Amino acid sequence: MARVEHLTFVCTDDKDDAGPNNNWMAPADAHQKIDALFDGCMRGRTMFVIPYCMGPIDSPYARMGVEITDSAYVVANMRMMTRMGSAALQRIEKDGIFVKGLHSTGDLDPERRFIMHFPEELSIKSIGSGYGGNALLGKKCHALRIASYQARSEGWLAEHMLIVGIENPQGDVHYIACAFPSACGKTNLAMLIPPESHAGWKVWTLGDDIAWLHLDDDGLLRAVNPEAGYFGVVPGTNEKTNKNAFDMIRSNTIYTNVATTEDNEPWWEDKNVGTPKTDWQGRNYEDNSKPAAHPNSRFTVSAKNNASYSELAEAPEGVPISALVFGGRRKELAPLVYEAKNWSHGVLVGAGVASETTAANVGEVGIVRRDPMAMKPFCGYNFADYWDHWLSFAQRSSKLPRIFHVNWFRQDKNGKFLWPGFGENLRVMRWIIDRCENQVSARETPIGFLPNADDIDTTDLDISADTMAALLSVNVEQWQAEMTSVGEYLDTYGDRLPAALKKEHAIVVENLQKAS
Ligand code: GTP
Ligand code: SPV
Ligand code: MN
Repeated sequence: MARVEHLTFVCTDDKDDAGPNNNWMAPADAHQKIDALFDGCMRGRTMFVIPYCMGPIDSPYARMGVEITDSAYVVANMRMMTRMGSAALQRIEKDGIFVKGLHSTGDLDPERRFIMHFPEELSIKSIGSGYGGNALLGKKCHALRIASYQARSEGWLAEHMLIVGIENPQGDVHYIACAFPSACGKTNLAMLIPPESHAGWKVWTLGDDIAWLHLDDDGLLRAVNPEAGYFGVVPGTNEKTNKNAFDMIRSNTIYTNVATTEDNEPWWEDKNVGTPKTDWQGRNYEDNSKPAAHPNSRFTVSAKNNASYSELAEAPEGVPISALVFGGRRKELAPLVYEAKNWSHGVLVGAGVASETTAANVGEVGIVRRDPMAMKPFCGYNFADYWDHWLSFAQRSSKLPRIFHVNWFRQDKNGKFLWPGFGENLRVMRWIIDRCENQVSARETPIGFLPNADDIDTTDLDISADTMAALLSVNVEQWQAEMTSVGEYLDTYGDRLPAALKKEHAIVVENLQKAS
Protein backbone atom coordinates (compact mmCIF):
# COMPACT_ATOMS: atom_id res chain seq x y z
CA MET A 1 0.00 0.00 0.00
CA ALA A 2 2.99 2.36 -0.21
CA ARG A 3 6.55 2.77 -1.41
CA VAL A 4 9.30 1.35 0.80
CA GLU A 5 12.28 3.70 0.71
CA HIS A 6 14.21 1.64 3.25
CA LEU A 7 14.08 -1.38 0.91
CA THR A 8 14.90 0.60 -2.25
CA PHE A 9 18.51 0.49 -3.48
CA VAL A 10 20.66 2.13 -6.13
CA CYS A 11 23.43 -0.30 -7.04
CA THR A 12 26.36 1.42 -8.71
CA ASP A 13 29.94 0.17 -8.88
CA ASP A 14 31.13 3.10 -6.78
CA LYS A 15 29.09 3.77 -3.62
CA ASP A 16 29.69 7.52 -3.91
CA ASP A 17 27.91 7.58 -7.26
CA ALA A 18 24.68 6.60 -5.48
CA GLY A 19 25.37 9.18 -2.77
CA PRO A 20 24.19 9.61 0.82
CA ASN A 21 20.66 10.18 -0.55
CA ASN A 22 20.33 6.51 -1.59
CA ASN A 23 20.60 3.09 -0.02
CA TRP A 24 23.46 1.36 -1.81
CA MET A 25 24.54 -2.20 -2.42
CA ALA A 26 27.36 -3.45 -4.66
CA PRO A 27 25.76 -4.69 -7.93
CA ALA A 28 27.10 -8.25 -7.61
CA ASP A 29 25.85 -8.55 -4.01
CA ALA A 30 22.50 -7.05 -4.92
CA HIS A 31 22.00 -9.44 -7.84
CA GLN A 32 22.94 -12.38 -5.68
CA LYS A 33 20.62 -11.36 -2.89
CA ILE A 34 17.58 -10.65 -5.04
CA ASP A 35 18.13 -13.50 -7.53
CA ALA A 36 17.94 -15.93 -4.61
CA LEU A 37 14.51 -14.50 -3.77
CA PHE A 38 13.40 -14.70 -7.40
CA ASP A 39 14.46 -18.33 -7.64
CA GLY A 40 11.26 -20.32 -8.32
CA CYS A 41 9.00 -17.48 -7.14
CA MET A 42 6.83 -17.48 -10.28
CA ARG A 43 6.27 -21.22 -10.33
CA GLY A 44 2.62 -21.94 -11.20
CA ARG A 45 1.91 -18.33 -12.08
CA THR A 46 1.50 -16.58 -15.44
CA MET A 47 4.49 -14.67 -16.72
CA PHE A 48 3.57 -11.40 -18.43
CA VAL A 49 5.98 -9.55 -20.72
CA ILE A 50 5.21 -5.84 -21.05
CA PRO A 51 6.95 -3.76 -23.71
CA TYR A 52 6.28 -0.12 -22.87
CA CYS A 53 7.16 3.38 -24.00
CA MET A 54 7.68 6.32 -21.64
CA GLY A 55 6.80 9.52 -23.52
CA PRO A 56 4.91 10.18 -26.76
CA ILE A 57 5.62 7.19 -28.98
CA ASP A 58 7.15 9.31 -31.80
CA SER A 59 9.10 11.65 -29.49
CA PRO A 60 12.89 11.83 -29.69
CA TYR A 61 12.75 12.13 -25.89
CA ALA A 62 10.75 8.90 -25.37
CA ARG A 63 12.45 5.89 -23.74
CA MET A 64 11.53 2.23 -23.91
CA GLY A 65 11.37 -0.55 -21.39
CA VAL A 66 10.28 -4.14 -20.96
CA GLU A 67 8.84 -5.30 -17.66
CA ILE A 68 8.45 -8.97 -16.85
CA THR A 69 5.97 -9.58 -14.06
CA ASP A 70 3.74 -12.24 -12.54
CA SER A 71 1.04 -9.74 -11.59
CA ALA A 72 -2.03 -9.16 -13.76
CA TYR A 73 -2.67 -6.06 -11.65
CA VAL A 74 0.67 -4.63 -12.77
CA VAL A 75 -0.21 -5.34 -16.42
CA ALA A 76 -3.59 -3.61 -16.14
CA ASN A 77 -1.99 -0.60 -14.46
CA MET A 78 0.94 -0.37 -16.89
CA ARG A 79 -1.57 -0.45 -19.76
CA MET A 80 -3.08 2.81 -18.49
CA MET A 81 0.10 4.43 -17.17
CA THR A 82 2.33 3.87 -20.22
CA ARG A 83 2.07 3.41 -23.98
CA MET A 84 2.31 -0.36 -23.88
CA GLY A 85 2.17 -3.03 -26.55
CA SER A 86 3.09 -3.45 -30.19
CA ALA A 87 3.94 0.20 -30.91
CA ALA A 88 6.44 0.14 -28.04
CA LEU A 89 7.82 -3.19 -29.24
CA GLN A 90 8.35 -1.79 -32.73
CA ARG A 91 10.23 1.16 -31.34
CA ILE A 92 12.36 -1.13 -29.18
CA GLU A 93 13.28 -3.04 -32.31
CA LYS A 94 14.17 0.25 -34.02
CA ASP A 95 16.07 1.86 -31.09
CA GLY A 96 17.74 -1.35 -30.01
CA ILE A 97 17.88 -0.13 -26.44
CA PHE A 98 15.49 -0.49 -23.50
CA VAL A 99 15.41 -0.71 -19.72
CA LYS A 100 15.05 -4.26 -18.44
CA GLY A 101 12.68 -4.70 -15.51
CA LEU A 102 11.95 -7.86 -13.57
CA HIS A 103 9.14 -7.90 -11.04
CA SER A 104 7.41 -10.48 -8.91
CA THR A 105 4.99 -10.04 -6.05
CA GLY A 106 6.93 -12.89 -4.45
CA ASP A 107 5.23 -13.81 -1.20
CA LEU A 108 4.58 -10.16 -0.21
CA ASP A 109 6.67 -10.64 2.92
CA PRO A 110 8.40 -7.35 3.83
CA GLU A 111 11.39 -9.46 4.95
CA ARG A 112 11.77 -10.67 1.37
CA ARG A 113 11.11 -7.39 -0.41
CA PHE A 114 13.62 -5.30 -2.38
CA ILE A 115 13.44 -2.70 -5.12
CA MET A 116 16.87 -2.62 -6.76
CA HIS A 117 18.18 -0.37 -9.50
CA PHE A 118 21.23 -0.98 -11.66
CA PRO A 119 21.60 2.29 -13.59
CA GLU A 120 24.91 1.22 -15.15
CA GLU A 121 23.14 -1.85 -16.59
CA LEU A 122 19.83 -0.10 -17.33
CA SER A 123 18.01 -2.68 -15.27
CA ILE A 124 15.60 -2.95 -12.35
CA LYS A 125 14.68 -5.90 -10.12
CA SER A 126 11.74 -5.68 -7.74
CA ILE A 127 10.25 -8.37 -5.54
CA GLY A 128 7.77 -8.68 -2.69
CA SER A 129 5.38 -5.79 -3.34
CA GLY A 130 2.49 -5.16 -5.69
CA TYR A 131 2.21 -1.43 -4.95
CA GLY A 132 2.52 1.24 -7.69
CA GLY A 133 5.90 2.85 -7.16
CA ASN A 134 7.43 -0.52 -6.22
CA ALA A 135 5.85 -2.60 -8.98
CA LEU A 136 4.92 -0.46 -12.00
CA LEU A 137 8.54 -0.30 -13.04
CA GLY A 138 8.00 2.28 -15.81
CA LYS A 139 7.06 4.89 -13.22
CA LYS A 140 9.44 5.88 -10.42
CA CYS A 141 12.03 3.13 -11.04
CA HIS A 142 12.53 3.82 -14.75
CA ALA A 143 11.17 7.32 -15.45
CA LEU A 144 12.90 8.86 -12.42
CA ARG A 145 15.70 6.76 -10.91
CA ILE A 146 17.16 5.24 -14.08
CA ALA A 147 16.17 8.22 -16.25
CA SER A 148 17.72 10.81 -13.90
CA TYR A 149 20.98 8.88 -14.05
CA GLN A 150 20.87 8.82 -17.87
CA ALA A 151 19.75 12.46 -18.01
CA ARG A 152 22.84 13.60 -16.17
CA SER A 153 25.25 12.19 -18.74
CA GLU A 154 23.01 13.21 -21.64
CA GLY A 155 22.32 16.79 -20.53
CA TRP A 156 18.64 16.71 -19.57
CA LEU A 157 16.55 16.37 -16.37
CA ALA A 158 14.08 13.73 -15.17
CA GLU A 159 11.98 15.33 -12.43
CA HIS A 160 9.14 14.59 -9.99
CA MET A 161 7.02 17.37 -11.52
CA LEU A 162 3.53 17.99 -12.77
CA ILE A 163 3.16 19.91 -16.05
CA VAL A 164 0.23 22.33 -16.33
CA GLY A 165 -0.89 24.86 -18.95
CA ILE A 166 -2.59 28.00 -17.64
CA GLU A 167 -4.62 29.96 -20.18
CA ASN A 168 -5.73 33.53 -19.47
CA PRO A 169 -8.97 35.03 -20.82
CA GLN A 170 -7.02 36.44 -23.80
CA GLY A 171 -6.03 32.90 -24.79
CA ASP A 172 -2.32 33.06 -23.89
CA VAL A 173 -1.03 29.84 -22.31
CA HIS A 174 1.93 29.48 -19.95
CA TYR A 175 3.29 26.04 -19.18
CA ILE A 176 4.56 25.52 -15.65
CA ALA A 177 6.28 22.50 -14.08
CA CYS A 178 6.05 21.99 -10.32
CA ALA A 179 7.94 19.62 -8.02
CA PHE A 180 6.09 18.82 -4.79
CA PRO A 181 6.86 15.74 -2.67
CA SER A 182 4.56 12.72 -2.76
CA ALA A 183 0.99 13.48 -1.70
CA CYS A 184 1.63 17.24 -1.62
CA GLY A 185 -0.71 18.40 -4.35
CA LYS A 186 0.71 17.72 -7.84
CA THR A 187 -2.33 15.89 -9.23
CA ASN A 188 -4.62 18.52 -7.77
CA LEU A 189 -2.73 21.47 -9.24
CA ALA A 190 -2.33 19.75 -12.61
CA MET A 191 -6.11 19.54 -13.08
CA LEU A 192 -7.20 22.61 -11.12
CA ILE A 193 -10.61 24.11 -11.88
CA PRO A 194 -10.57 27.92 -11.89
CA PRO A 195 -12.80 29.41 -9.16
CA GLU A 196 -15.96 31.30 -10.16
CA SER A 197 -14.14 34.60 -9.72
CA HIS A 198 -11.85 33.57 -12.61
CA ALA A 199 -14.22 33.43 -15.57
CA GLY A 200 -12.35 32.93 -18.85
CA TRP A 201 -9.35 31.17 -17.30
CA LYS A 202 -8.59 27.59 -18.36
CA VAL A 203 -6.23 24.99 -17.00
CA TRP A 204 -4.74 22.23 -19.16
CA THR A 205 -3.20 19.07 -17.75
CA LEU A 206 -0.07 17.69 -19.41
CA GLY A 207 1.23 15.56 -16.57
CA ASP A 208 0.64 15.04 -12.85
CA ASP A 209 3.81 13.35 -11.54
CA ILE A 210 6.86 13.20 -13.81
CA ALA A 211 8.44 15.61 -16.30
CA TRP A 212 11.40 15.06 -18.60
CA LEU A 213 13.02 18.42 -19.36
CA HIS A 214 15.28 19.14 -22.34
CA LEU A 215 16.84 22.32 -23.69
CA ASP A 216 15.83 22.84 -27.31
CA ASP A 217 17.98 24.46 -30.03
CA ASP A 218 16.70 27.92 -29.05
CA GLY A 219 17.65 27.43 -25.40
CA LEU A 220 14.06 26.94 -24.22
CA LEU A 221 13.44 24.30 -21.58
CA ARG A 222 10.78 21.92 -22.90
CA ALA A 223 8.84 19.31 -20.95
CA VAL A 224 7.31 15.99 -21.92
CA ASN A 225 5.30 13.76 -19.61
CA PRO A 226 6.65 10.22 -19.90
CA GLU A 227 3.39 8.79 -18.52
CA ALA A 228 0.01 8.20 -20.16
CA GLY A 229 -2.17 7.97 -17.05
CA TYR A 230 -2.52 9.03 -13.45
CA PHE A 231 -1.82 6.97 -10.34
CA GLY A 232 -3.43 9.38 -7.92
CA VAL A 233 -4.16 9.75 -4.21
CA VAL A 234 -7.85 8.91 -3.62
CA PRO A 235 -8.59 10.29 -0.10
CA GLY A 236 -9.59 13.93 -0.18
CA THR A 237 -10.81 13.74 -3.79
CA ASN A 238 -14.33 15.14 -4.05
CA GLU A 239 -16.62 17.38 -6.08
CA LYS A 240 -15.22 20.49 -4.38
CA THR A 241 -11.48 19.79 -4.05
CA ASN A 242 -10.83 18.20 -7.46
CA LYS A 243 -13.91 17.90 -9.64
CA ASN A 244 -11.93 16.88 -12.72
CA ALA A 245 -10.44 13.92 -10.86
CA PHE A 246 -13.74 13.08 -9.18
CA ASP A 247 -15.47 12.94 -12.59
CA MET A 248 -12.72 11.07 -14.38
CA ILE A 249 -12.63 8.22 -11.85
CA ARG A 250 -16.29 7.31 -12.28
CA SER A 251 -15.46 4.76 -14.99
CA ASN A 252 -12.57 2.75 -16.43
CA THR A 253 -10.64 3.21 -13.21
CA ILE A 254 -8.65 0.81 -11.05
CA TYR A 255 -9.07 1.47 -7.34
CA THR A 256 -6.38 0.22 -4.97
CA ASN A 257 -6.90 -0.09 -1.20
CA VAL A 258 -10.14 1.87 -0.97
CA ALA A 259 -13.13 0.90 1.18
CA THR A 260 -16.43 -0.19 -0.35
CA THR A 261 -20.10 0.56 0.31
CA GLU A 262 -22.96 -1.88 0.56
CA ASP A 263 -23.45 -1.56 -3.24
CA ASN A 264 -19.77 -2.34 -3.78
CA GLU A 265 -19.02 1.23 -4.77
CA PRO A 266 -15.54 2.51 -3.89
CA TRP A 267 -15.51 4.73 -0.80
CA TRP A 268 -12.85 6.90 0.80
CA GLU A 269 -12.45 9.57 3.48
CA ASP A 270 -13.84 12.95 2.33
CA LYS A 271 -15.57 11.44 -0.70
CA ASN A 272 -18.70 13.03 0.83
CA VAL A 273 -20.99 10.42 -0.80
CA GLY A 274 -22.13 7.05 0.60
CA THR A 275 -21.02 5.14 3.70
CA PRO A 276 -18.33 2.48 4.02
CA LYS A 277 -19.36 -1.09 4.71
CA THR A 278 -16.02 -2.85 4.15
CA ASP A 279 -12.61 -1.35 4.88
CA TRP A 280 -9.59 -1.39 2.53
CA GLN A 281 -8.52 -4.78 3.89
CA GLY A 282 -11.93 -6.32 3.20
CA ARG A 283 -13.00 -6.33 6.85
CA ASN A 284 -16.40 -5.25 8.08
CA TYR A 285 -15.95 -1.54 8.85
CA GLU A 286 -16.90 -0.93 12.44
CA ASP A 287 -14.00 0.82 14.11
CA ASN A 288 -14.73 4.42 13.14
CA SER A 289 -11.56 5.71 14.78
CA LYS A 290 -9.52 4.34 11.85
CA PRO A 291 -9.86 5.39 8.23
CA ALA A 292 -11.86 2.94 6.08
CA ALA A 293 -9.75 3.60 2.99
CA HIS A 294 -5.96 3.41 3.28
CA PRO A 295 -4.59 7.00 3.51
CA ASN A 296 -2.46 6.19 0.43
CA SER A 297 -5.25 4.45 -1.51
CA ARG A 298 -4.93 5.21 -5.20
CA PHE A 299 -6.80 5.44 -8.49
CA THR A 300 -5.33 4.47 -11.84
CA VAL A 301 -6.89 6.06 -14.88
CA SER A 302 -5.95 6.98 -18.44
CA ALA A 303 -5.00 10.65 -18.83
CA LYS A 304 -7.53 10.87 -21.65
CA ASN A 305 -10.35 10.42 -19.09
CA ASN A 306 -9.51 13.86 -17.71
CA ALA A 307 -11.69 16.75 -18.93
CA SER A 308 -8.70 19.11 -18.76
CA TYR A 309 -6.36 16.79 -20.69
CA SER A 310 -4.20 18.69 -23.18
CA GLU A 311 -3.59 17.18 -26.63
CA LEU A 312 -0.10 18.67 -26.33
CA ALA A 313 0.67 15.82 -23.92
CA GLU A 314 1.17 13.87 -27.17
CA ALA A 315 3.43 16.50 -28.77
CA PRO A 316 6.78 14.83 -29.54
CA GLU A 317 8.69 18.07 -28.82
CA GLY A 318 6.87 18.80 -25.53
CA VAL A 319 5.89 22.25 -24.29
CA PRO A 320 8.11 25.27 -23.38
CA ILE A 321 8.26 25.90 -19.64
CA SER A 322 7.85 29.46 -18.28
CA ALA A 323 8.37 28.69 -14.60
CA LEU A 324 9.62 25.91 -12.36
CA VAL A 325 7.98 25.74 -8.96
CA PHE A 326 9.15 23.87 -5.87
CA GLY A 327 6.92 23.28 -2.89
CA GLY A 328 6.41 21.33 0.26
CA ARG A 329 4.08 20.70 3.13
CA ARG A 330 5.17 23.14 5.83
CA LYS A 331 2.95 24.15 8.78
CA GLU A 332 5.07 27.24 9.28
CA LEU A 333 8.06 29.14 7.92
CA ALA A 334 7.69 28.89 4.13
CA PRO A 335 5.54 31.71 2.72
CA LEU A 336 2.65 31.08 0.32
CA VAL A 337 4.94 31.96 -2.59
CA TYR A 338 8.34 33.48 -3.31
CA GLU A 339 10.63 33.78 -6.29
CA ALA A 340 14.30 32.87 -6.41
CA LYS A 341 16.67 35.67 -7.33
CA ASN A 342 18.29 33.81 -10.21
CA TRP A 343 18.86 30.26 -11.49
CA SER A 344 21.58 29.24 -9.06
CA HIS A 345 19.68 30.69 -6.11
CA GLY A 346 16.70 28.71 -7.41
CA VAL A 347 18.78 25.53 -7.31
CA LEU A 348 19.49 26.29 -3.64
CA VAL A 349 15.77 26.84 -3.02
CA GLY A 350 15.09 23.43 -4.60
CA ALA A 351 17.91 21.76 -2.69
CA GLY A 352 16.51 23.18 0.56
CA VAL A 353 12.97 21.86 0.07
CA ALA A 354 11.64 20.21 3.21
CA SER A 355 8.26 18.66 3.72
CA GLU A 356 6.22 16.68 6.21
CA THR A 357 6.32 12.98 5.34
CA THR A 358 3.09 11.47 3.96
CA ALA A 359 1.41 8.07 3.65
CA ALA A 360 2.92 7.59 0.16
CA ASN A 361 5.88 5.91 1.88
CA VAL A 362 5.73 3.25 4.60
CA GLY A 363 6.82 4.92 7.85
CA GLU A 364 5.98 7.78 10.16
CA VAL A 365 3.79 10.56 8.76
CA GLY A 366 4.12 14.30 9.49
CA ILE A 367 7.86 14.47 10.20
CA VAL A 368 9.62 17.37 8.47
CA ARG A 369 12.53 16.09 6.40
CA ARG A 370 14.67 17.42 3.56
CA ASP A 371 13.28 16.40 0.19
CA PRO A 372 15.41 18.29 -2.35
CA MET A 373 13.50 19.02 -5.57
CA ALA A 374 10.91 16.47 -4.21
CA MET A 375 13.43 13.89 -5.46
CA LYS A 376 14.76 12.40 -2.21
CA PRO A 377 13.15 9.01 -2.92
CA PHE A 378 13.73 9.16 -6.67
CA CYS A 379 17.13 10.58 -7.65
CA GLY A 380 19.15 7.70 -9.10
CA TYR A 381 22.54 9.24 -8.24
CA ASN A 382 24.42 11.41 -5.74
CA PHE A 383 22.49 14.61 -4.94
CA ALA A 384 25.75 16.60 -4.99
CA ASP A 385 26.26 15.63 -8.66
CA TYR A 386 22.57 16.27 -9.31
CA TRP A 387 22.77 19.85 -8.01
CA ASP A 388 25.91 20.37 -10.07
CA HIS A 389 23.99 19.16 -13.11
CA TRP A 390 21.11 21.56 -12.34
CA LEU A 391 23.56 24.45 -11.90
CA SER A 392 25.21 23.67 -15.26
CA PHE A 393 22.05 24.65 -17.16
CA ALA A 394 22.83 28.33 -16.50
CA GLN A 395 25.91 27.97 -18.69
CA ARG A 396 23.90 26.42 -21.50
CA SER A 397 20.97 28.82 -21.86
CA SER A 398 20.02 32.41 -21.12
CA LYS A 399 16.32 31.62 -21.52
CA LEU A 400 15.80 29.35 -18.54
CA PRO A 401 12.49 29.49 -16.67
CA ARG A 402 12.28 31.46 -13.44
CA ILE A 403 12.19 29.44 -10.23
CA PHE A 404 9.57 29.80 -7.46
CA HIS A 405 8.63 28.14 -4.18
CA VAL A 406 5.06 27.68 -2.91
CA ASN A 407 3.47 26.34 0.28
CA TRP A 408 -0.28 25.62 0.32
CA PHE A 409 -0.05 24.09 3.79
CA ARG A 410 0.62 26.91 6.32
CA GLN A 411 -1.49 26.42 9.45
CA ASP A 412 -2.75 28.61 12.27
CA LYS A 413 -2.35 27.73 15.96
CA ASN A 414 -5.43 25.49 15.80
CA GLY A 415 -4.08 23.45 12.92
CA LYS A 416 -6.37 25.07 10.36
CA PHE A 417 -4.94 25.77 6.89
CA LEU A 418 -4.41 29.51 6.38
CA TRP A 419 -4.79 29.30 2.60
CA PRO A 420 -7.92 27.78 0.97
CA GLY A 421 -5.81 25.92 -1.60
CA PHE A 422 -7.07 23.74 -4.47
CA GLY A 423 -8.80 25.90 -7.17
CA GLU A 424 -7.77 29.08 -5.36
CA ASN A 425 -4.12 28.21 -5.99
CA LEU A 426 -4.72 29.70 -9.45
CA ARG A 427 -4.38 33.10 -7.76
CA VAL A 428 -0.80 32.29 -6.83
CA MET A 429 -0.08 30.85 -10.28
CA ARG A 430 -1.27 34.14 -11.76
CA TRP A 431 1.32 36.04 -9.74
CA ILE A 432 3.97 33.62 -10.94
CA ILE A 433 2.92 34.23 -14.56
CA ASP A 434 2.83 38.00 -14.02
CA ARG A 435 6.40 37.81 -12.72
CA CYS A 436 7.49 35.79 -15.76
CA GLU A 437 5.95 38.43 -18.01
CA ASN A 438 7.58 41.27 -16.01
CA GLN A 439 4.13 42.69 -15.30
CA VAL A 440 4.45 43.10 -11.57
CA SER A 441 7.10 44.32 -9.15
CA ALA A 442 7.95 42.42 -5.97
CA ARG A 443 9.34 42.92 -2.50
CA GLU A 444 12.95 41.83 -2.16
CA THR A 445 13.65 39.86 1.03
CA PRO A 446 16.70 37.83 2.13
CA ILE A 447 15.10 34.60 0.88
CA GLY A 448 13.83 35.92 -2.47
CA PHE A 449 11.11 38.08 -4.04
CA LEU A 450 7.70 38.10 -2.34
CA PRO A 451 4.41 39.51 -3.65
CA ASN A 452 3.43 43.02 -2.65
CA ALA A 453 0.34 43.00 -0.42
CA ASP A 454 -2.14 43.70 -3.24
CA ASP A 455 -0.59 41.62 -5.96
CA ILE A 456 -2.27 38.34 -5.06
CA ASP A 457 -5.86 38.82 -6.21
CA THR A 458 -8.18 37.91 -3.30
CA THR A 459 -11.46 39.02 -4.96
CA ASP A 460 -14.39 36.94 -3.60
CA LEU A 461 -12.10 35.16 -1.17
CA ASP A 462 -13.00 35.03 2.51
CA ILE A 463 -9.51 35.80 3.78
CA SER A 464 -8.41 38.66 6.04
CA ALA A 465 -5.60 41.08 5.32
CA ASP A 466 -3.90 39.78 8.48
CA THR A 467 -3.96 36.22 7.20
CA MET A 468 -2.54 37.32 3.85
CA ALA A 469 0.17 39.25 5.67
CA ALA A 470 1.00 36.12 7.70
CA LEU A 471 1.10 34.01 4.52
CA LEU A 472 3.44 36.50 2.87
CA SER A 473 5.80 37.16 5.77
CA VAL A 474 9.42 36.17 6.26
CA ASN A 475 10.36 35.51 9.86
CA VAL A 476 14.06 36.32 9.84
CA GLU A 477 14.87 34.46 13.05
CA GLN A 478 13.11 31.28 11.90
CA TRP A 479 14.77 31.53 8.51
CA GLN A 480 18.18 31.87 10.11
CA ALA A 481 17.56 28.60 11.92
CA GLU A 482 16.29 27.07 8.67
CA MET A 483 19.39 28.13 6.74
CA THR A 484 21.62 26.71 9.47
CA SER A 485 19.79 23.43 9.04
CA VAL A 486 20.01 23.59 5.23
CA GLY A 487 23.75 24.29 5.54
CA GLU A 488 24.24 21.28 7.82
CA TYR A 489 22.30 19.13 5.39
CA LEU A 490 24.33 20.30 2.39
CA ASP A 491 27.54 19.63 4.31
CA THR A 492 26.62 15.95 4.57
CA TYR A 493 27.49 15.78 0.84
CA GLY A 494 31.11 16.62 1.65
CA ASP A 495 33.66 17.53 -1.02
CA ARG A 496 31.33 16.62 -3.85
CA LEU A 497 28.97 19.50 -2.98
CA PRO A 498 29.24 22.19 -5.73
CA ALA A 499 31.03 25.33 -4.52
CA ALA A 500 28.42 27.45 -6.33
CA LEU A 501 25.69 26.00 -4.11
CA LYS A 502 27.67 26.73 -0.94
CA LYS A 503 28.14 30.26 -2.22
CA GLU A 504 24.38 30.73 -2.77
CA HIS A 505 23.81 29.46 0.76
CA ALA A 506 26.37 31.92 2.17
CA ILE A 507 24.66 34.80 0.36
CA VAL A 508 21.26 34.01 1.91
CA VAL A 509 22.84 33.63 5.34
CA GLU A 510 24.53 37.00 4.95
CA ASN A 511 21.32 38.68 3.77
CA LEU A 512 19.46 37.29 6.78
CA GLN A 513 22.21 38.49 9.06
CA LYS A 514 21.92 42.01 7.65
CA ALA A 515 18.14 41.92 8.07
CA SER A 516 18.19 40.71 11.66
P1 GTP B 1 1.83 11.74 -5.47
O1 GTP B 1 0.90 11.07 -6.43
O2 GTP B 1 2.07 10.95 -4.24
O3 GTP B 1 3.09 12.18 -6.10
O4 GTP B 1 1.02 13.01 -4.87
P2 GTP B 1 0.58 14.44 -5.44
O5 GTP B 1 1.69 15.41 -5.23
O6 GTP B 1 0.03 14.32 -6.81
O7 GTP B 1 -0.57 14.87 -4.42
P3 GTP B 1 -2.16 15.05 -4.62
O8 GTP B 1 -2.51 16.14 -5.60
O9 GTP B 1 -2.75 13.73 -4.87
O10 GTP B 1 -2.59 15.56 -3.17
C1 GTP B 1 -2.35 14.81 -2.01
C2 GTP B 1 -3.26 15.26 -0.88
O11 GTP B 1 -3.10 16.65 -0.63
C3 GTP B 1 -4.74 15.02 -1.20
O12 GTP B 1 -5.37 14.49 -0.06
C4 GTP B 1 -5.26 16.40 -1.51
O13 GTP B 1 -6.62 16.53 -1.21
C5 GTP B 1 -4.36 17.32 -0.67
N1 GTP B 1 -4.15 18.65 -1.32
C6 GTP B 1 -3.82 18.88 -2.62
N2 GTP B 1 -3.77 20.21 -2.89
C7 GTP B 1 -4.07 20.85 -1.73
C8 GTP B 1 -4.17 22.25 -1.36
O14 GTP B 1 -3.99 23.17 -2.15
N3 GTP B 1 -4.47 22.50 -0.05
C9 GTP B 1 -4.67 21.50 0.86
N4 GTP B 1 -4.97 21.85 2.11
N5 GTP B 1 -4.58 20.17 0.54
C10 GTP B 1 -4.30 19.85 -0.72
C1 SPV C 1 4.53 9.05 -5.15
O1 SPV C 1 4.60 8.43 -4.08
O2 SPV C 1 5.20 10.08 -5.38
C2 SPV C 1 3.58 8.61 -6.20
C3 SPV C 1 3.02 7.27 -6.07
O3 SPV C 1 3.36 9.29 -7.19
S1 SPV C 1 4.18 6.06 -6.51
O4 SPV C 1 3.98 5.71 -7.91
O5 SPV C 1 3.95 4.92 -5.67
O6 SPV C 1 5.52 6.56 -6.34
MN1 MN D 1 4.66 11.11 -7.14
